[in-house]
Amino acid sequence: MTNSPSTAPELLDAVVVGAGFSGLYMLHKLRAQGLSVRVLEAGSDVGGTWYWNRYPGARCDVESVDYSYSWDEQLQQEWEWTERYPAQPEIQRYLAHVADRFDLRRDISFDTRVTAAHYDEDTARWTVHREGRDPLVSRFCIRDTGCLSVPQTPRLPGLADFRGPVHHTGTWPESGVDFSGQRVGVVGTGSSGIQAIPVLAEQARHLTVFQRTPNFSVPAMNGPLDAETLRQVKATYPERRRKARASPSGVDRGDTEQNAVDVDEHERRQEFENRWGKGGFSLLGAYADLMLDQRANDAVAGFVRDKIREVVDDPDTAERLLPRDHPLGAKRICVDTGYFETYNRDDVSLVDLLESPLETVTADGVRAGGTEHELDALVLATGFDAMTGALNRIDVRGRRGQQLARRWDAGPRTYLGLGVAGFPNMFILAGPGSPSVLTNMVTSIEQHVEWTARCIEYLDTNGYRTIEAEAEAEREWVAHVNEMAAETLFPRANSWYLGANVPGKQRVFMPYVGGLTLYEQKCEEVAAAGYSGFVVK
Ligand code: NA7
Repeated sequence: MTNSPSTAPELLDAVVVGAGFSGLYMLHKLRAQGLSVRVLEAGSDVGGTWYWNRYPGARCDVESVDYSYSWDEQLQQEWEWTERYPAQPEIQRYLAHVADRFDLRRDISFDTRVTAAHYDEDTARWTVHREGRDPLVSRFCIRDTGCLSVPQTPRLPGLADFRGPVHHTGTWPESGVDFSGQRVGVVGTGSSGIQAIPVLAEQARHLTVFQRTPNFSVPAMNGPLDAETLRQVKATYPERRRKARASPSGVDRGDTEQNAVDVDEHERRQEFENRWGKGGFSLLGAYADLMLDQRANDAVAGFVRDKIREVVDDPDTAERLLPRDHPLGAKRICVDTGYFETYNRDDVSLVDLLESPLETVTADGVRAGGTEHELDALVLATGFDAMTGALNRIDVRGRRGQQLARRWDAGPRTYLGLGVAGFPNMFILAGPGSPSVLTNMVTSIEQHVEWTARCIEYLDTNGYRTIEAEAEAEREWVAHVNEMAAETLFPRANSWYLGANVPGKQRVFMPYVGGLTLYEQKCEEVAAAGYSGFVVK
């Protein structure tokens, strides 16, 4: 294909927006089906979320041997992960390797931001507009833009007056930042802040953490992967991947079916202790009712609060770090390396913004609760306009020119998370209405890519031109997603799952809490029934 501006654009089979885990596999899969595909990527390389989130300490909270593609046996046998949890540079290297190995780059346009995508009903084609370049025309428009790819910068008063550099963790400079000898402030104690804080503390002369809401975090117990562990994983990869795909969370956490409320306190604490020692998300798999029954959640939350008290030397600081306002897991639990220990350092201070509200950023620092905190640099670990941010910031118009962002004024509405009524031949990958961020994203992405590729193959084989979610099926799915969420403790936190972190955003629980297993079953049933709930023409 060519990007020549002088001739009418060639008709592509698919335009894929985004070259992260999802876009790369989508390209590979569709190309293997003989389709012409172009991937448009705003970054200068592959990686998506992992391309932009290169802040100090950036690391995945799913283990590397699981947070990787399962669709090529040779790839998974040959690639050597070096640590239990992969750091950003290693994930970036992995995806670059995949892009080279499968010759994906020739169909990817980097440094290319998509501004709009408009559907023409007469021709059943999408016109995808790119910043500074001619539009592309395609049969299918596939949105692989990620759930955490639009950074959220709060309107902190006086921020523009600050004399030093301000960096958001989600758009970290590729060249890195040298904080040595500096007084650094961090706003935000979500996963990004909790990962960055211990590393920034090592680099800075003094680190001041501005915390609004304390968060639950469990130790990663990260470390190098030795040859024997890797050998064992590789020897059992097919079974490991099968279990992951058959697990509600897309990774085998060793979930049990027992309820915490049926177990006596001593036994329960022992189980929590064992899982704490293993590190990572294992703790969440301890009992089946942790996200369903407040009493069960209180037990595990109490256990974690005790752990924080044990680690943090100063009792007042420990009290300020204890999460109390939300159930454990209702905001994504953080997985850290030395986070709470960092507060035992003399060169780290904690400012509790609930006690001492942030009044203003000044030229020389931050004033909170009447106290000036002098800073040379500021780091914003303030999160993302999650799940819908990247989908809505492109001007997407479907049938009769209706705009996706307008249609989603009251929150995202999808059928299975994959399709939207009024937007034929548009697929959303791992977005709202699907398990996505509540699971190992790579597992969910693989399921979505494979389902979408098969769906397109079905259309082509049977001579169909378009597929579109039915309004009624979409309405039922949205109601089902909400009902499922309402049965859990998830809505009891002001989380980004609910859009609560973005002022003015509708409060709707966006991901599907039913788990990947149930979800995939439903997707398979729909496909087997000739794509029931979709209009196929
Ligand atoms: P999160 O989890 O949304 O965390 C953002 C943090 O920033 C959180 O502690 C917020 O406090 C804080 N924040 C946001 N705005 C402000 C203002 N105005 N003042 C003070 N503090 C503020 O984003 P992350 O990047 O850490 O993690 C996102 C996901 O990436 C994570 O869940 C993993 O899946 C990977 P709040 O809690 O709102 O009081």
